[in-house]
Amino acid sequence: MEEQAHVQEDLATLSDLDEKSLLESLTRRFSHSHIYTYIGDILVAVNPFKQLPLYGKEVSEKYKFHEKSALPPHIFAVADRAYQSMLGRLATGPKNQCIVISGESGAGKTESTKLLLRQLMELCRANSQLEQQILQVNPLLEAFGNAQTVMNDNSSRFGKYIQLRFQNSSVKGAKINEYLLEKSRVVHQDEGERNFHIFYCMLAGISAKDKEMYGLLDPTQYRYLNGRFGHGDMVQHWSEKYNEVCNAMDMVGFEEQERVDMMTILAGILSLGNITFEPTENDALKVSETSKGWLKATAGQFGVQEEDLMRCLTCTMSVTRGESIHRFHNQQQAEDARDSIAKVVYGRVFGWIVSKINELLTHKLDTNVELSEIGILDIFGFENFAVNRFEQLCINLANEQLQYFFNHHIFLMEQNEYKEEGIQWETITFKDNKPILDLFLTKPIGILSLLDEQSAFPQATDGNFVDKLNSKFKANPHFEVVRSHSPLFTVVHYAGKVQYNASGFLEKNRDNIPASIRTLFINSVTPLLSVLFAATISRTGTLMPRKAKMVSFVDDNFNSTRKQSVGTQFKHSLAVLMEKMFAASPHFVRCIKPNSSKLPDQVDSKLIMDQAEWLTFMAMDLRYNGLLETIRIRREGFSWRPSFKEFAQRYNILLLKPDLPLDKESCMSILNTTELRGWKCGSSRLFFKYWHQDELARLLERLGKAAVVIQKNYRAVSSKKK
Ligand code: AD9
Ligand code: MG
Repeated sequence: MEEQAHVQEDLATLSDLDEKSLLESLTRRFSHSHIYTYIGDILVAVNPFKQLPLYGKEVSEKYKFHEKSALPPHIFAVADRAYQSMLGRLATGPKNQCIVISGESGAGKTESTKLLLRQLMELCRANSQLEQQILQVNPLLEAFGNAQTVMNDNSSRFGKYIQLRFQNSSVKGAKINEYLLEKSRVVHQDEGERNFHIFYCMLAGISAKDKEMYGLLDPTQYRYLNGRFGHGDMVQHWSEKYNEVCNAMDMVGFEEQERVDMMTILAGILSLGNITFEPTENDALKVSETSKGWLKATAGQFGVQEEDLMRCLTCTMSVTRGESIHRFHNQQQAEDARDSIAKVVYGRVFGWIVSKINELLTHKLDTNVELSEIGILDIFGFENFAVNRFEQLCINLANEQLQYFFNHHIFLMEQNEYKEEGIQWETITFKDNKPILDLFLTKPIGILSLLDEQSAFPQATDGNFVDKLNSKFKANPHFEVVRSHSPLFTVVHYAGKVQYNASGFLEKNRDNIPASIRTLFINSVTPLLSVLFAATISRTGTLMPRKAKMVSFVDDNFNSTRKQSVGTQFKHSLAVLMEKMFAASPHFVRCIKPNSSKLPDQVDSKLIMDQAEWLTFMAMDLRYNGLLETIRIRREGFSWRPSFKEFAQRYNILLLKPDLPLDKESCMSILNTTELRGWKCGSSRLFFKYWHQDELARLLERLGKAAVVIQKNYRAVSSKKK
């Protein structure tokens, strides 16, 4: 049994290839704690939901500079391949590498990211302060960007692309791009979910003295935490996390004052959430008597005047023909104003943390030196909830892009090249999702540009937007009109149909911060808060700081008072990401969640007892990602395609003739000395299957070892002669 599980470590080698055999193999391997399996050069990782002895020092050592086929599949092997490819020790291809990690919520993407980072740091033997700083980035981001959800106790509520920058073999810096932090969580969490970790950590970990300084009260008092906190072990755990976060901030290089400011701002957000409203005698609105204390506390924590804050909450000011007009909010508008302040402040704190990390981890980079890069993408999976909002639309668009990248890499690029090179090839059909991407992104009439168009009209409603969609796209096969009084529409995604509720789309897309709120915070006496709201956009569209001190906080991650809509910004950041990825050599890690109860060792019994759930999960996974099609093309495809020149240059050493002409004939001579079978020769390049690279690497290694022996002997002989 054990042996069998081993045999199938690469599913591309399964003779009987169908959904059933695939499921069987993965589950059998899983039941033997073989959580990693290859499909050609793609790594499938099934979440064990328990600590396995897979990541110790010895394992890490074993996987350094190894031959892929010599060791069982492992996440460390992916790190090794990316690192070696970057150094040009494996196939030639773009030097920059990107590792794309995909999977459902709770499938193990973030854990895989951390393991990859760790192993990459081991590989480059950085052992420097920078390495320690890089390793601290994740805990820091997790504290502010992760939260407990029904799917995952440590769910990332933002997407990230971590870029490690290397000069030759050593790491010189790191940069993070973050995508779409789920800000709404600050003010509302569904049943069974929590706010961002940092609030609980802060409340549990802060000393009594500091609590007083920050004006923090009993955690159960806070509405933004749903009046729920925790007990015993949980509080202990948060308290430890708080210390970790403080240490991480120290290590990465945050200043003490910055941390104090940040905690004060977070305390202010909590107090703000407790402000409620009531009508005045003359039908206007005021802060309710019972929450006056909270208003005072918030103003103190935000470092602003109480009256100014109250005005921002209870009325909107507009200037018409030089005259300023105050319009009083109704109850709902006041509550919305309160919540949107909380969201924008939290969002800016998060953006600032990321910018600050980037500043601290890139400031030593020498801009005159050529750097290569390994990027790791850990981004939310496809989402289809009971109600899908603007956030889901963006997340699903990102997933369409990734699927497109995957398809493009796996299917299109390969097949096009075979055609160009005149290689015999049976075309494999796959679901091309380009038309769905076009539905979203085409100018001038994609979903996003229609949304921008409507967002530009102050009077337009979400209903108008859906009417526009319906009239433009009713004939599009990937769009479905929904007959309803609510603003609903359906998109047929690669992963299935998703019905979106457009309520709030225009508002979220505009994401305007009223001028009064910006002014309120710019005038804050808390330096950090004033900095967060002082950034502005220059005429060239780049973010410009108003204060010289802020230069460091501002980069393309920083969401400022924008002129661009959220949709357009997101579209832009996706385009930048795609450009980077298309110019890199990709590595794919596919995470799979074996059960939805987040439990270890439950899989087997659940699998047998409750086949349906497991099968559905897996089948969904298979269908979503065309795993079967992927395997076929990985098995039959030629994943490495060097030009004659590239190949001859690299392997002429096998003929021990370094001055061989770099042409087709030389390549043939080299290959004829090997026992490699199954490769093909095109008109300008060679085509190899993924395992050929390993074979060639082995031959080179053998030659290298022989050379060492010869050298040793030579030295021994010559020293004797002396
Ligand atoms: V989400 O989209 O951010 O909600 P992820 O990132 O895919 O999700 P995550 O990495 O957070 O999932 O994994 C969820 C939990 O599974 C972790 O908190 C661990 O408890 C558990 N996990 C995941 N991978 C491993 C592993 N290799 N070994 C042990 C694991 N436990
Ligand atoms: Mg995650």
